[in-house]
Amino acid sequence: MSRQPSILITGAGGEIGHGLIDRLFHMSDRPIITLDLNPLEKAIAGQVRKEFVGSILDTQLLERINAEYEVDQVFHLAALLSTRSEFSPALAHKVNVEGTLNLLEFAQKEGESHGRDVLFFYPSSIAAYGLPDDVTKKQAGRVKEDEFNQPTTMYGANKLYCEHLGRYYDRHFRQLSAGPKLGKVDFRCIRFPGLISAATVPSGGTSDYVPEMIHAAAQGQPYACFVRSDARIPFMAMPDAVTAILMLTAANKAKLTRCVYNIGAFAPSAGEVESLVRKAFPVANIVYKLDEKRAGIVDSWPADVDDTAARVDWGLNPQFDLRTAFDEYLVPTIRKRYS
Ligand code: AKB
Repeated sequence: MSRQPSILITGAGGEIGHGLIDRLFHMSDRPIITLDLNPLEKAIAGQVRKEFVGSILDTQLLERINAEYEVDQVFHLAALLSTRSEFSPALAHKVNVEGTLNLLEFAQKEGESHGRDVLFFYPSSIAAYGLPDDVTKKQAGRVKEDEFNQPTTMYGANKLYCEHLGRYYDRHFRQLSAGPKLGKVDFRCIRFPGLISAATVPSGGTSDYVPEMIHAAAQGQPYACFVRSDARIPFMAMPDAVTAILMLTAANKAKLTRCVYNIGAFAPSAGEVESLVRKAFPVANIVYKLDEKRAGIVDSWPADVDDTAARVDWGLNPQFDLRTAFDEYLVPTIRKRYS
């Protein structure tokens, strides 16, 4: 137990969680509590005060965490990603929406208990967008947050709805009650592009073709890319994604003009990534084996996003562009990982 202000990270064992735990461990004075379906890898388990292995759907477990800890920062990363969600849409709704509602209720109750607002970070996605066809996608170019909000996947629909849920808890919670504002949730959200980590390989996503291609080449394994070579969506190197989370959650609330922000760094085609992979790993065995349906999901996502609001409101400034992401982060780090 601890009455010390603490951080709760759900889905802590996932791709974003790996990078976030390490950064928070070294920069925050708050102990980290984690909740994940699976035990954490040893490399990060030593950086957390308490590791709960369980589900975000287990409300009794959340009540136990509520009773034992004084959480005032929640990073709710647990989710079923887009491809996996298409095979189990009802389960995806349960985990992605009911699970998120559970965590928003947890944060509200924590805030009522210790009296302070609870910072709640929520990772949304470019999957919240739905571009109807290639011509519209090309004409739309860098999409703003309030454009084309018609997702074609269960995951995208879940993410878009949970953005609205978070805004409700932040701005309108129990608005008909008498007396002062009752809401205790300080909801902040980033719509992530595809993320590329040197430390982990994603699973269950549809933007996975880029990290999968790189990690396969580094291991000398063949890779069959399931999208066309001209498929294009925005991506970001994982260190920049974690930095963006830390910048948004540290920002002065008064400076934030919205709850949900686009962020972007580079928007390569699959073919442009392939060229950089072949340059780094000349013996790479990469072929294209189109999966029309998965490629259709990628085609519905924007070619790029307009992240002006993030740059103006809280200083988003990614360090890696496509070339430096490969030369300075991905290739040297991944080579070391598999050497
Ligand atoms: C996915 O592919 O589902 C995720 C995402 C883009 O949100 N990586």
